[in-house]
Amino acid sequence: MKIFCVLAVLLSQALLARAFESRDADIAFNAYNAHFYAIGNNGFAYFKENTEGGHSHFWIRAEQIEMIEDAWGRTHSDGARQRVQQAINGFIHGHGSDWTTNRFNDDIMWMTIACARGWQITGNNLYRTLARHSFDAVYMRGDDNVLGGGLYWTTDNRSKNACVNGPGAIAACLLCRICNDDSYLEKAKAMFAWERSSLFNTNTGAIYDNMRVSGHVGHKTYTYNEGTFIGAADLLWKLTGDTNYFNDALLAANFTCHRLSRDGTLPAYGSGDAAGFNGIFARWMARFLNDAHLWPQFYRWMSYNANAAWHVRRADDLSWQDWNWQTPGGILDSWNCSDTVVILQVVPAERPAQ
Ligand code: 7K2
Repeated sequence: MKIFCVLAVLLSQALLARAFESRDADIAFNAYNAHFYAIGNNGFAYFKENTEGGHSHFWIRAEQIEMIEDAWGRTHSDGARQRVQQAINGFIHGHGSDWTTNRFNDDIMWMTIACARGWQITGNNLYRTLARHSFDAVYMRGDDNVLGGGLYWTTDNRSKNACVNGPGAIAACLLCRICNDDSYLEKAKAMFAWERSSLFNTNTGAIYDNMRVSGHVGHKTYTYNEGTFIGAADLLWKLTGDTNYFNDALLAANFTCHRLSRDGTLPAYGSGDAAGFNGIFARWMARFLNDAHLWPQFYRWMSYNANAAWHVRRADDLSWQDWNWQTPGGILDSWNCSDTVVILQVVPAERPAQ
């Protein structure tokens, strides 16, 4: 543990010479869009699946919209706001406005979050309506008292997973705010309480992946589950003032920093669905650090990861998610390149004073 920290500090000092600057966050976002963002004459945008073409699929597309929303969060630029609109409109163009044919409850929750944030950015009421309706539909079909509460991962109703309950609680907190409706706060509390009592290790801060209806727990830990738990706890803390939520978020943050990271670097997740997990973590972690004024405690580690992410970029300014190794040449998946863009948007280039 001590050795890890010493190594992380030495490495971070080695990288400090090329610490990222805020213009690098623009460069990364622009390069990503140049390679992957596609917009038709109709104004509907989508993301290519990889550098060759294709379309990214449902939940990854939702998370790529959140990446644009992160860029807006940093810049408040008209360009990012316009892209949020184009990308959500493109999603609706592709998937319609009733997503319940998708049996993955988590997929719909990710897009619910993207729409709720999209409303905050654009004021387009359609996005708020979609967020509300899709949340309601998933909550209706996915929540019951089996295992004491919580949402099922899919309509098969076989397990209740962190990847739907964390995002579900975040979505409900956002809906409580943007619809001014406290019934969503109660739902958020319930999903969070289930996740905390079923999947959270209150000694270490680990979030386990899922619990099957048999009660068997899948003990894998992933950064995105830590991230959405932190995000939900942060939002609940802000909405209720209950500092237990703050303590939970801090424990999960420390677990991710000290146990889940390898020599300080967030774990690499290869290709496929997991490739964007670290971007999701960085997004909600950064929001917590902003709200809790905890940047002084975590800035060295978070900026170390942002520097590492930017350091391994290629000549075309694309960077993959394995931040210990140079991004390879050849075909790259868009999802695999999103973590670097996100972490550069959400970690400030200058260490915040508090
Ligand atoms: O098993 C779930 C989850 O609990 C676990 O953390 C991850 C690990 O895998 C799935 S979540 C990924 C799914 C997202 N929704 C769409 C599906 O196609 C995809 O499997 O990676």
